[in-house]
Amino acid sequence: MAEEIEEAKKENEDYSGSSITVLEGLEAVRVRPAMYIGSTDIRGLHHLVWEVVDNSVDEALAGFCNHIEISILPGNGIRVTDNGRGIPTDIHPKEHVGTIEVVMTKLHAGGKFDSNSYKVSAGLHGVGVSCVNALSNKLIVSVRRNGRVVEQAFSKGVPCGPQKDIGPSDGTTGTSVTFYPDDTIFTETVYVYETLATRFRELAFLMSGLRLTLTDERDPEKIQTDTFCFPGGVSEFVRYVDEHRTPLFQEPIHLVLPDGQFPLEVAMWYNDGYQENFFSFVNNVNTYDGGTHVTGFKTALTRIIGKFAQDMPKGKKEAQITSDDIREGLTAVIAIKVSQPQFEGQTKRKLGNSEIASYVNSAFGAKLEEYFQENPSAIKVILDKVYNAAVAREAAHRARTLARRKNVLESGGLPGKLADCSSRDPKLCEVFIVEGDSAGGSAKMGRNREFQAILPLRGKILNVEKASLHRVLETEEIQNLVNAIGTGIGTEFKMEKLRYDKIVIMTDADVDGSHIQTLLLTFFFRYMRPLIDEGHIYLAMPPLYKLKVGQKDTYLFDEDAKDKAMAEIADKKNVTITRFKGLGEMSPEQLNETTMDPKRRFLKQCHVEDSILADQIFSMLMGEDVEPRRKFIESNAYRVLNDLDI
Ligand code: 0RA
Repeated sequence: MAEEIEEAKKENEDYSGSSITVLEGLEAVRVRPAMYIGSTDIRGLHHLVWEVVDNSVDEALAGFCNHIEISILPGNGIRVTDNGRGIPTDIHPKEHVGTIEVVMTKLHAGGKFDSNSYKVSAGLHGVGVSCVNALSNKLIVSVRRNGRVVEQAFSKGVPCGPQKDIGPSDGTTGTSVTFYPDDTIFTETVYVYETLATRFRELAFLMSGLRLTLTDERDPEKIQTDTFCFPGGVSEFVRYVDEHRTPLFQEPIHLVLPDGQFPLEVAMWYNDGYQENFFSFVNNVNTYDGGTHVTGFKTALTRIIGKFAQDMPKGKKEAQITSDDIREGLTAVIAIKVSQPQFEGQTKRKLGNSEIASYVNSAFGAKLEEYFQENPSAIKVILDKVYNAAVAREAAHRARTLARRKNVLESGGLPGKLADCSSRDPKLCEVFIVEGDSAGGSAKMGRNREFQAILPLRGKILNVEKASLHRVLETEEIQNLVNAIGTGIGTEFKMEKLRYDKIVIMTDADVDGSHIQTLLLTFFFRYMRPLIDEGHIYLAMPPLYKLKVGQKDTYLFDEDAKDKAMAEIADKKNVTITRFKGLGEMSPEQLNETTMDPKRRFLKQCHVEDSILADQIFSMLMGEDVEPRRKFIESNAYRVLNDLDI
């Protein structure tokens, strides 16, 4: 490490401004990048952008900036330009170098130094833009301020020289940061447009009035650009999430409490479906796993709706309502600002501050009660829905207990159709969920029975997007699935009871197969989400073609591979090509060789990159609205079902 510092100092010989302690600090970032930005994979690569944009967002929060432009440049560089005040260009009184250099080289010297400014972007990001500098081959800051343009360049965090006055500005103010991630540090260096677009859309919802423009300039022939700006804020967020659902009332309930101890904003909307859908944020960072702010929200919701329910005429209360009934068909966004957030859990995606639960419960609760008093028609529609849910739940419960009494032995055991494996160590075991009995037969013969189990499904499973939980659980196919997997579902889900490490969906490579895949993924997404989050769900990849050249068989997995292989064969006489119409057409040996044997198969692991988009896609693909679904399947089906990581 000392050697590298010496090297950096030499590179920097003609410039004496930087101090050794700064170099040591940034060198630490280069030695252990993951400690600062989480990882050096594709996530870490994007994290650099979040860091830089956070600084401009702070400037917007302080009220000085309303437009941020982000460009992906040729060579996978990023430029972030804002119209804020611009980083001060004077010499920093304590550090004796320009302020630009202090901001860019001092660890944790984030954006502003005035401690009274509300630094809310320091959520999961907030390690400071100096880390981005340390991890970039090249970084250039350009500031427009006081009628001048001032620039300074850095390499791997080391200033290439002092800041320079470039000339007069066009009269505007702002900061522009351009950086090129160090490809010796990151395992991936190609930015993904959709990942950036998703985050900036989300930010635009959370910061109403802020305009974010994303432009992909990598291919000059195909410039892609989107501008996100939502004056309606989180209210437009729930509209976006529920775009393909049917709302129970016209306008989302939008409650803003900007002045309390913890600034808070909630938007909520009920639809005629059965899912509950929460999106929660702390300091503009998505808390995917909820936390105390979500707990406070739920407590208040149950309390206030319960209060209005009590006041209903007795005759209308046909059932006992529960908090689950109250949240059926609810989509809500809750965004709070917390000056000292504590994040919990492995991925730090859950808010832990205990004082927030009681704060949200009382502040949001009071505001919601006031809203319902002023909008009696809204609470009336909601209570109708809640009582319907309660009545349906009680009826289903009665039906289930009756059925259980009839057949005590069967409930909970392993399904008869499951061909289980012999190993009892879940870590080694896999289960293949196979479409149809005939493919199930081939799979049973082709498997390694030591660690591979087969569960054939008869035709299509119930579309869980259109049915309540009670109906879902009553279908035999779903019961078989749940019993085979072992974990239970929903709030009863227990990962430690998982019976197989890998759950592999194996369907035909055709439209029906894709549909079954989507139905199963929807079920896992809604009721066994941790299985997806922790990487237990896979898609099998059966080949589409078998190419026989002389005595040699080659299996090809898509049209491109087939065309390529055919183009490469000079002598086409000795070639036969077979298209597999379905899994059932393959012999057990072929199925083993191409799709099941861990040494030779391809599996796709399913992830949820963007849960908002995934939710939208599922509600659209599986919901009532037919027209957008048809269009979507036509234009995107392959990409969504197979590539979009769900
Ligand atoms: C330090 C002080 C001030 C603004 C900034 C930094 C600042 C940093 C960044 C980074 C990206 N965009 C930015 N915009 C501003 C306050 C300046 C003043 O008081 O005029």
